[in-house]
Amino acid sequence: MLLKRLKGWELPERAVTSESVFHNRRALLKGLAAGPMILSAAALAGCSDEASAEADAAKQLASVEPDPSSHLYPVKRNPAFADGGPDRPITDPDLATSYNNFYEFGSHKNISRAAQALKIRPWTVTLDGEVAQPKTIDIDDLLDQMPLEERVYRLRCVEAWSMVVPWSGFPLSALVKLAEPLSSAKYIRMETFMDPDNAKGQKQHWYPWPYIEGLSIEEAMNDLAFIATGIYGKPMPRQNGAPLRLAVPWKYGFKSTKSIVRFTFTSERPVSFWEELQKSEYGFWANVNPEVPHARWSQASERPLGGGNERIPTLLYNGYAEQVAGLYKGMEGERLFT
Ligand SMILES: Nc1nc2c(c(=O)[nH]1)N[C@H]1C(S)=C(S)[C@@H](COP(=O)(O)O)O[C@H]1N2
Ligand SMILES: [Mo]
Repeated sequence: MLLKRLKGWELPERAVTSESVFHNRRALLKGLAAGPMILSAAALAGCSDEASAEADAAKQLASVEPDPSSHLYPVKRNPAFADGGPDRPITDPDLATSYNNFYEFGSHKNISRAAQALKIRPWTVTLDGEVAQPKTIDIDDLLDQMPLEERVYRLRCVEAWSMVVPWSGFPLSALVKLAEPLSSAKYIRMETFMDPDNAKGQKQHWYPWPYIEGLSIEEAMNDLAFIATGIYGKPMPRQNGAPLRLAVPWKYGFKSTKSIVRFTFTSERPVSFWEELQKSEYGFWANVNPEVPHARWSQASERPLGGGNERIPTLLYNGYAEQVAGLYKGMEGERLFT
């Protein structure tokens, strides 16, 4: 029997023209151009054959709601964070939005299609734990209250690839002030959404869902700690962690947790997702340091996305030592770098 296979170029135009799916469309076309490898990755992600993978992708695109925060972007770039540094050009947006880590949608890089199933409205953010008064805020009210700006940051994944992207968002310190933590609060525990029906990776029960990350309050108040709500002058694409994710560029990428629903202020250090899964390889602090290897590979160099096989040296605190090294004075005995 000859099955009709829905190819990317046959997608109905209404499925792909809205502003909010721009990145996804580019990623999809790029993915198809790359050929059968991508299709089999989609099949691995849970579809029984290539045709159904394609049809699923088309359906997902057709049902993607436009992002209601589009009118807020682009925002003004903060001149203090104007670029990625010498010889660190901004990463091609097609790459940054199609080569992702987001285990909620699959434990491989090609999750951008599957992530379109993420429901970004209604979305609320809860601030609770050791605070004056717990609060739950609607994301659009939060975006209206926060001082939005753009910052170009480097991101260094623990797997040794890296990128340079313009994030839009607001300093995490602004959210901490809004939360009014008590003096007993020493850490912030950040929790990602839980929705296994739409995020199929969350059905993989061997992972300790939901994804948890944490920072000390001092780290959260550091000027570099940023909540990103957009990228490349547009609202955050789902695959990059819509509607809000963390950006802490001096730490390995896994600390920059996506699609956050809850910030809990606590006196106890939270255990993060990767730490829970594999403590010997992933610690709590996870600051970038080229001289401290991962349990299974060197961290001395990295591969910038879009640079082919070129490798460049990795820098202490990913090049942000001047801003953050002071946070760790007196903590030399701790496991700061893995
Ligand atoms: N909730 C959640 N956040 C996450 C991840 C994840 O799997 N789930 N992956 C992390 C890792 S390992 C990296 S490198 C970055 C990747 O962000 P990007 O896809 O926007 O490049 O997101 C981090 N945040
Ligand atoms: Mo990562």
